[in-house]
Amino acid sequence: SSLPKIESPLPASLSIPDAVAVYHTYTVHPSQCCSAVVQHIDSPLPVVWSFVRRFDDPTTYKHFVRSCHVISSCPAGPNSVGSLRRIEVVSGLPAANSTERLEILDDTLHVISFSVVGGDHRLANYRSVTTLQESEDGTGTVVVESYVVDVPLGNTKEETFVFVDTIVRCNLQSLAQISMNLAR
Ligand code: A9S
Repeated sequence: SSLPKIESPLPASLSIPDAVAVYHTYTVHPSQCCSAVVQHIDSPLPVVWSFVRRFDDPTTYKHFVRSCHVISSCPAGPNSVGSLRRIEVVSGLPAANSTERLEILDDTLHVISFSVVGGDHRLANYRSVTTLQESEDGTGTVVVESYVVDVPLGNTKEETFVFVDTIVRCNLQSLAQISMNLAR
């Protein structure tokens, strides 16, 4: 059918409070795809959050981002909702730059979300939500990053999942790496 669907891409095995799960719920059009990546990090939540919340500096753990400049900052500062950043991408990807808007930054629930609003790349209407929770045993952090994006013209849904999941998984693995280095 051509109607949008409401999707929650979280794995069934993941136990996550409803208050957080609602953020990972999307209206997904037939020409879009939606997925989620989960990463366990052996480091306290405040350490992981200190990197994730930095909308103004994603280069600490996103190694596909060569540089980042906040191009429009809200009166409340660069890490407040509505701010825009422009990232330049490393070579080797089918992309040159991206313009992104901070949509959610909740320092209590540990939720951050941005949307792609422009740029020279193939991921139109990309939007992601990243949430952090303390792991059940209380020693680490569970990071969940979900996204929705238009399937690029000439690509299949499968190809889009593989491309985006790979980037997100790389980002979360390097987030785990720097968080553990700092906690040690
Ligand atoms: O930055 C993120 O959190 C996640 C993704 C999937 C970013 C993708 C990207 O910035 C590139 C890495 C440049 C790849 C965009 C918007 C388009 C790409 O093609």
